[in-house]
Amino acid sequence: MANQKTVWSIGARDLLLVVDVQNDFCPGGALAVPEGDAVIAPILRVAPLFQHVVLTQDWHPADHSSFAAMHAGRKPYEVLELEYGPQVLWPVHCVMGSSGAEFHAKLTLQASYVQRKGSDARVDSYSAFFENDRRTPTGLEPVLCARGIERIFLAGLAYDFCVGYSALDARRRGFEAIVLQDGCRAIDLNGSRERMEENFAQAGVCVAQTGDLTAPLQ
Ligand code: VGL
Ligand code: ZN
Repeated sequence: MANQKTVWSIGARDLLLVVDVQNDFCPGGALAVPEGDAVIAPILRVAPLFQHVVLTQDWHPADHSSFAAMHAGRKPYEVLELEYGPQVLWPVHCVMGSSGAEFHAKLTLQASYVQRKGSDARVDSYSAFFENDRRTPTGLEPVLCARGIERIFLAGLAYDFCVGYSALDARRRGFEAIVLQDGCRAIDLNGSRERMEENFAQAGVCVAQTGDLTAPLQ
């Protein structure tokens, strides 16, 4: 039907997964995503609809292998072949315990769980579910299964990296996955946004806006 808009009614089996809304990904941070802090208002608007809210926190040791500074002669945003495949090299960011790794002060959310990731110096972890070797679990999945989660709504940073890979892995593990586009901002590195959207289409990841979510209809 023309102009019919999909509305998502949020219930007990739905999770809001808020990805990496940390100082280093916001303006002024070490790996600032353009308008990164603009995701906070839409996230705070929809969060009260959810009984389950999980935050992820990028949490790297100072000598993490994804940092360009760890590789002689390499610069940030170059791609390097590591043991588990190609890895983008990043500026030093989200070092565990640093202020850059803290959640943005305006992200005043009550989370039921915080999933840290990227703490093994040898392997990066974009996804909330698996490290970049695509095999090593972070530990998030059993937490969600214990709570009976079936659908995962995602928001945060960055759309084309940690949000995107988390949504793809959510599908791979049998969850429904819906990315809330106005609650995300992208890094946009060499077509990464378009490539991620092609991956979403192939994997059956839905995209929606925070305004499409409602409380359960009575
Ligand atoms: C991220 C690059 C490196 C992200 C994390 O949160 O999207 N991107 N580490
Ligand atoms: Zn990182």
